[in-house]
Amino acid sequence: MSNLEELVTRAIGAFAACEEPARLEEVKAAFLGKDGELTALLKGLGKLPPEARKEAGSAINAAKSRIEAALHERREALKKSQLSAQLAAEALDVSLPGRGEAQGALHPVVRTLERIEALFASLGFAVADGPEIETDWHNFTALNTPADHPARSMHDTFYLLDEAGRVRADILLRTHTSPVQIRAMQAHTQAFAGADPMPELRVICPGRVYRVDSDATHSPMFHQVEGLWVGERVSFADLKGVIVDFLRHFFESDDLAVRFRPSFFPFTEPSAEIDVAFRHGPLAGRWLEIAGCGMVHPHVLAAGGMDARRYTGFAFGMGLDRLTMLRYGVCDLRLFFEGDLRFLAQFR
Ligand code: 2U9
Repeated sequence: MSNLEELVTRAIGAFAACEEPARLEEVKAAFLGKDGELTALLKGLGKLPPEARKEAGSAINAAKSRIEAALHERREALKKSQLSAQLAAEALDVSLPGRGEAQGALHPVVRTLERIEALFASLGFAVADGPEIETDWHNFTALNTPADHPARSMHDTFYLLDEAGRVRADILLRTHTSPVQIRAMQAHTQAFAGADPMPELRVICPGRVYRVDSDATHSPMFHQVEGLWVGERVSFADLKGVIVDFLRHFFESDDLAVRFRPSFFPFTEPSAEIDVAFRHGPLAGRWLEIAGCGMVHPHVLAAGGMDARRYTGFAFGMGLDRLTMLRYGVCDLRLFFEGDLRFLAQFR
């Protein structure tokens, strides 16, 4: 075998022995690199007599082409086997069943809220909201609640602490959404300062409220919706009309009995509790207390910037969670706040 033939055979064998691409490149350098064997032969051409140079040159170049072809072939083979090794290592079982898309749904309390908002929207009520951390003035003082009222005590209301850990008497977690109506009245009277008469104000205020209380029917955080309608000559008759109409639509029942039972709230005068009695179903025939209401106290109208000699209004408040419990027959309020999907998935 000629020297060249032997060199080509050796190169092909050396390439075939390489199992790693990096190693193959090293071996390549030994033949085709700057100091490689084949390169040395090419460099030696200059020393040959001119008549031998041409033949030797073309033989060396032919050998070079064969070595380069072998190198290319080995590179491709290594690439291929590397890819199949990777595919085998990362094998996917395409026959496995998929995980599926879990379907979300609105929380039952949100469904109740959206229903209530839609019913009051049809009567011209806008929706207003406000901060959950409130001032003592907006939560109590503006609502005609005296300094010694039990609701103001730390047993009933969550107060905030200052940086030194002392209780601040002036900021708290709102105990009802009534401060939102105070803010709505203030914004309304400011916006229509020159108007005569001022346009009517009709708002409902849904949201989270906080009280120091916790058992099967009380949660330290719960949801309320309050409503307010202020204008000239707004009367208790309007209040009754709106409430009865709302309740019959909400409970989808025309023969629902509604009763207004005299009561007391600092922010309304006169005040009433609202009871309903269903004629059918598991709760039929029992009076259930579901909301409170009354004519807005003149002090409260004044705190909202309204002329209490000219304008009158009614307000009402109800517990959203309690209404949701009644509508869906849920017996423990805490179920709404535990996030247990076995419970929540039933409302999809
Ligand atoms: C303003 C003026 C008056 C809101 C009212 C009630 C009666 C009431 C309770 C129902 C169940 C709270 O969630 S509950 O425990 N609410 O009985 N709320 S009148 O009166 C207002 C509010 C704002 C400016």
